[in-house]
Amino acid sequence: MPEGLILKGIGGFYEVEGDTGLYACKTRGIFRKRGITPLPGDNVLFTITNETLREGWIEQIKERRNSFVRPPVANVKQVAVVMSGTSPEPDFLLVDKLLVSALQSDIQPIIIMNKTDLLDSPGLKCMESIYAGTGFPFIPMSKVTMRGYEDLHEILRGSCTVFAGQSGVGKSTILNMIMDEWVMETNTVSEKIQRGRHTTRHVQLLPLDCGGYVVDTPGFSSFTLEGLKHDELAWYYPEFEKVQGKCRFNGCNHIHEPECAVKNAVEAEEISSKRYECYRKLYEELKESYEQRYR
Ligand SMILES: Nc1nc2c(ncn2[C@@H]2O[C@H](COP(=O)(O)OP(=O)(O)OP(=O)(O)O)[C@@H](O)[C@H]2O)c(=O)[nH]1
Ligand SMILES: [Mg+2]
Ligand SMILES: [Zn+2]
Repeated sequence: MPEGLILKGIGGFYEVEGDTGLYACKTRGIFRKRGITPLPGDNVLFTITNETLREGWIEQIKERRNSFVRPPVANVKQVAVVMSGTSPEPDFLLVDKLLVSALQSDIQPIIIMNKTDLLDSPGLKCMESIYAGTGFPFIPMSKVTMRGYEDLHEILRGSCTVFAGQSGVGKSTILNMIMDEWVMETNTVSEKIQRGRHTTRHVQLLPLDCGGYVVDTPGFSSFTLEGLKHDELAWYYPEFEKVQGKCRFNGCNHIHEPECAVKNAVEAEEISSKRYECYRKLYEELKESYEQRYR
């Protein structure tokens, strides 16, 4: 049976990319009965019912490595968290939520600092220093100077990468620049109309000339972390690992506890105070929702 990859689903059909091209496939009723919804990014086995019309049936969905909720995509390998130093002002908390949620699903985060043409070099250094301790790739980019595009191309090769981030940071712009033939709406819709609506209608895997796929996500302003308890949050701050086991209390949450190695490291500027500030805010948010859970 041929194997394929679901690129997108529209109106009951799934576009499946097999070795010999694209097929429009339906799904067997059995999936619905079992409550399984195929997702873009799913690896499937399918049968071809009509080679001329390029139609078929999805017979089986292979095991998922992970699945993403917003946007709904399976088997994501990387998340490119796009931010801009200015215009819009960075939403550091949202960035941290995206980073934490990627790590929760075992997805490699990449940070794209876009619109560097609007940022002076101390400004960029400052941004870079915030995330230096995470070890995540950090790519300064600009559509004006074309900075960073080669680095990005390299990092996207062979992976499925979801682009996420605040509205207006330039996700669709970047994707349009790197796509070989693809033209997304950003270039055709006037800025005014664009602002009030999503520029990405269907969730779809866009194939890259270098191998690999990218998925655009409409920007969002609010985002809630799911399935995480406040006292687990510290696991998802890689820079805290350096001082692991050095707090006075076992199970220190690095909030109010005395002789906290994380707080000391923040004071000594070994851990970014911006990141720590976001950690505290997120911790409080998660704690609150934990305490509210039975109300
Ligand atoms: N100066 C500058 N402007 C940019 C750059 N990249 C994108 N922009 C502009 O930023 C605006 C928003 O870009 P989009 O690509 O639509 O942003 P988006 O992240 O896709 O936004 P949503 O789809 O709403 O989430 C557009 O006016 C772009 O022209 C850049 O590198 N420098
Ligand atoms: Mg967009
Ligand atoms: Zn501590």
